[in-house]
Amino acid sequence: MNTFDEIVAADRRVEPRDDMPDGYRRTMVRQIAQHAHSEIIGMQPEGDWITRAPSLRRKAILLAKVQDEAGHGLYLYSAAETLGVERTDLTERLISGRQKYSSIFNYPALSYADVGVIGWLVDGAAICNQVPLCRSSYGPYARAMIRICKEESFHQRQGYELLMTMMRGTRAQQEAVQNAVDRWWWPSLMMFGPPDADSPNTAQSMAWKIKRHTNDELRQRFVDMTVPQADRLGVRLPDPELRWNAERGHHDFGTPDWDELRRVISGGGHCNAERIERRRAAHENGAWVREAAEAYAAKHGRERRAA
Ligand code: BYC
Repeated sequence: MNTFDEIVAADRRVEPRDDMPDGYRRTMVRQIAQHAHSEIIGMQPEGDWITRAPSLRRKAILLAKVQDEAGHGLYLYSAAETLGVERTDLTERLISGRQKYSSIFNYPALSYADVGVIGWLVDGAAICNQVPLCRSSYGPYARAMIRICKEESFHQRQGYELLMTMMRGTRAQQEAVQNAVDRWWWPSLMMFGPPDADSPNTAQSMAWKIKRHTNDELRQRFVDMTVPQADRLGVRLPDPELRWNAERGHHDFGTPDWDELRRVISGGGHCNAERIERRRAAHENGAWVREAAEAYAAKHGRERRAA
């Protein structure tokens, strides 16, 4: 029998039945729930484009991607439930504004180019953030992340391929791509969270090996990964301070508008109210499905007991 500290020190996984500090449990519930909510709310900006996809092929790809996101939400709610919380309760906390979801999904997807840019930048940022989480100390979360990351790689590739196609297209298509990049670049950098100096949770989450890198380290990794992809694509990243720094071996880049991140996280983004309202409506409209599933489970439980 190992104590929590021994498990973490030995870089093994903490499992649901292991003793863990209350703060660790609370942090895991918070992060996993926020992550699950992000996947579910994240279906909305792209979901709006399913009926307006420009071809059957694009529609099939987008449908598959959005369905994957629903699946990610479900694995993550299941991982959270291993910590003693209920999915219904977490959904209530989301709808009532007591739990957060990623700031990025409070921006609107204005054209089909946005679908490509979400895949390239938003899923690209998600991969950078989530690959290290496959080694997160909480077993059920780390294991869920392995499959999620594989699917995110497909999401990123489909976005990049869509943008490549548009960049080989008409002038109007190229401009739509550039316009979408201009709108999504800074919000994508904000996905990694506040700067380390203003991140209240990073130090403890690093000590518990929930997080393996700080917010700023991952943001830098994302910028370094994305700049050559932008060059290849032929788009301009909207940051006049972005340049290679040979001494550091990294790109220097400008400062995101942290006031905007704070505003969006606390409900003041373009789409916060609309996203939550739709989630609430979907939850209420789905009540009959939950009731039917419960009635079915109760009936089969009775039959099994009788047998
Ligand atoms: N947006 O101390 P910090 C996807 C919160 S979905 C909103 O640095 P932490 C996809 C933070 O939670 C992928 N809130 O916190 C889906 C904390 O909240 P509390 C989503 C943010 O946890 C569909 C407070 O600010 N990915 O890929 O150490 C379509 C202070 O921050 C944000 C995940 O959820 C933000 N951007 O680090 C396409 C990844 N940033 O304590 C794609 C898992 C910070 O006030 N999560 N906050 O409640 C994480 O890795 C970490 O939780 C974070 C933040 C890096 C996000």
